[in-house]
Amino acid sequence: MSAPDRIDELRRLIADADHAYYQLDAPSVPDAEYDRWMRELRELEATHPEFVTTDSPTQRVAGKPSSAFAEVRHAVPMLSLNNAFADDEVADFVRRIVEATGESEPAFSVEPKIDGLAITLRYEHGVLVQGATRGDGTTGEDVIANLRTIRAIPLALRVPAGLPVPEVLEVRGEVYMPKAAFERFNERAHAAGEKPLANPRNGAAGSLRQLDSRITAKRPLAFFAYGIGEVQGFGLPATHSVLLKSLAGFGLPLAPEVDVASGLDGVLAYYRRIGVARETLPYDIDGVVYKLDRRDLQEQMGFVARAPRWAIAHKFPAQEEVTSLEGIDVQVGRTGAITPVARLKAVRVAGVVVTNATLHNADQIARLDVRVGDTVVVRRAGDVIPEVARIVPERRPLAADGSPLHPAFVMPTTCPECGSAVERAEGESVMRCTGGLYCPAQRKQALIHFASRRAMDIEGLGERFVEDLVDFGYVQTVADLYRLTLDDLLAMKRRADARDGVTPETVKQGKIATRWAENLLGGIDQSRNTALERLLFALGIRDVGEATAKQLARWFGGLDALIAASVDELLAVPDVGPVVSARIHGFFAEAHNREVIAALRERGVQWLEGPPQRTAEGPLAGKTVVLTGGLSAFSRDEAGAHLEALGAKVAGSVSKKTSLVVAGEAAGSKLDKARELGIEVWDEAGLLDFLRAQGRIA
Ligand code: 9MJ
Repeated sequence: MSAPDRIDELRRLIADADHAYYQLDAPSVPDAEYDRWMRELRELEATHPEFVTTDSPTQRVAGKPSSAFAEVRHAVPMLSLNNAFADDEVADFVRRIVEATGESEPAFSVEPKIDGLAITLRYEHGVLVQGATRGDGTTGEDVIANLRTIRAIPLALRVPAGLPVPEVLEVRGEVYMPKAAFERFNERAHAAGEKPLANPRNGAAGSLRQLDSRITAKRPLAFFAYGIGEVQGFGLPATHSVLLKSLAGFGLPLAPEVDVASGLDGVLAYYRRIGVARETLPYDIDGVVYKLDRRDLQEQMGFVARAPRWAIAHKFPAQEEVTSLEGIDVQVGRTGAITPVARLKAVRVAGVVVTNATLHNADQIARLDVRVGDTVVVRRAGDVIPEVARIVPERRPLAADGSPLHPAFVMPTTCPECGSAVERAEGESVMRCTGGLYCPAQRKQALIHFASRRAMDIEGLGERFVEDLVDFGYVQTVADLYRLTLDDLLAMKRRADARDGVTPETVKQGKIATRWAENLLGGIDQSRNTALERLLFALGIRDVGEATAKQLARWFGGLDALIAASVDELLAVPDVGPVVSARIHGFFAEAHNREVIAALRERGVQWLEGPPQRTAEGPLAGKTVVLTGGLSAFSRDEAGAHLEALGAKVAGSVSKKTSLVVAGEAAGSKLDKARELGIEVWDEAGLLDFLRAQGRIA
């Protein structure tokens, strides 16, 4: 093959691979193969520089940094959108359209509102020749060198066979940084001691503003198209939704959530659907956009100022809010982990009042450079614990000499609950109290965990009773729960009442109020009969969650076999790696823990044991499945039981070993991770189809 032919072929192969990867979300070749094509193309172009063209993939990263961006006047102004925050503002918008057009149920193109940076791409005769930011809508900055580095942006249109190449096609859309890429970028920045990005949007904006496109090339940016500017030599479709499909036909990426809805009910249903999915999307969105679908009607509606009257952005409540940090406390958890917690001036974030937010650990405090008195950005996403995302450095209170008014926070060197030394294990960012069960905070958390619904399920044993039981010395270990008497509980209550200065109910009512104590003893008694897996989970062995406890119970059948197991024998259990096997072995090696188990047995706690089950059969044998998010047809436990019955191992967290992830509504980081690792993902409908096909459900 001649050099120019091979050059053409390589360019086509690379463009096809980029298209499969970025537009179809279905990688078609291994990275190594792709890299070999790029290398060969670079070599051929180096020996035949006369064949180098601007749309060659080797030209995505140009050589030299520029000193400034040139101005670009947009041939067609880049619009902004009016915002709606409440349903009735959307209702007004739809009503105006109904009245102006006479359409009773107008159709809308409905789109996620990507939180990135608006740009325009100009293709002349199918080749990308210019790219600019929105700027003020009339004039933007020429950032073509940076845009070329984004592999989701085709350097040349893929014109479908039989269609003429448009003379001019300006495509408008959003450059964004995927959430996973943002996380990875920040992890690396942190490891390298560099400044992290505040959020994916700033990541996208900052990256496009680099004067050296070699830096931009290292930033993982992506692109979605959502509109057009100047067009020549291309017959535009009658509706915006079909127009978007033609853009996709030219190889431009569209957000997969783009859809068509009709009337007010239709767009509001879309808003709710995307609101639920928001957390699981691999990119940040800050709302949805409704655009009147028929372009002739758009023209009829026209514009006010710079915004069209035929489109509106319906915003989601902000996930970030600004407030002030009033103090930093430290909390001691069940495993002794010492967590700094920010006490905040109350602020509403995404519909919930937040007064505490986690600061995670000492590293995070250092990274954020956060001090008492700072103005902070609090972030609350979905059902995750609110966290302090960053500070607003300009608003730090200063002393007269310009130095910070408040000192930097230092983590305590002794446990605030028990005074034991605080340790930081090699390679871990978490600090832990070394007091173990001597530490009342750890003891309390261990009891709360032991009694919790998914562990021993002791009804009536709430956090407050646990506090008092430990503080007054009635309970040291979990086994002590099983020798509590009615007299103990009543005596404890009297002491607690005296401490709190409340009139004892016994005096108030002239009789002994024993109902609560009887209920608690009943709850404790009921928990005496349990399952081995529940007991194992309840013991609170570090890193032994429900899924691992279940595996251990199945594998060993009985507790004595598990206690006798060596580290190597433990390693054979599915889902158990070196760290967990060492933890389990270490737990049972400790005399104190074996004594607690003996005391539990002695005090009548029994658990079901059975023969060890070490093989799985069925269509899912050998597969590890993770369930995440909410299911509507049944609970996650039920779904897990069905999958296990078909031979699957159900695990709690996603790793390289995971074969399949079932993602329900509002699935979060596990789904992100599955996508990152390229693991097969089913939605609930997919699961139901499978279970139906297996005859497990009707
Ligand atoms: C975003 N940001 O995703 C528009 N946008 O349309 C979508 N922005 C837009 N449309 C006209 N999906 C102006 C801006």
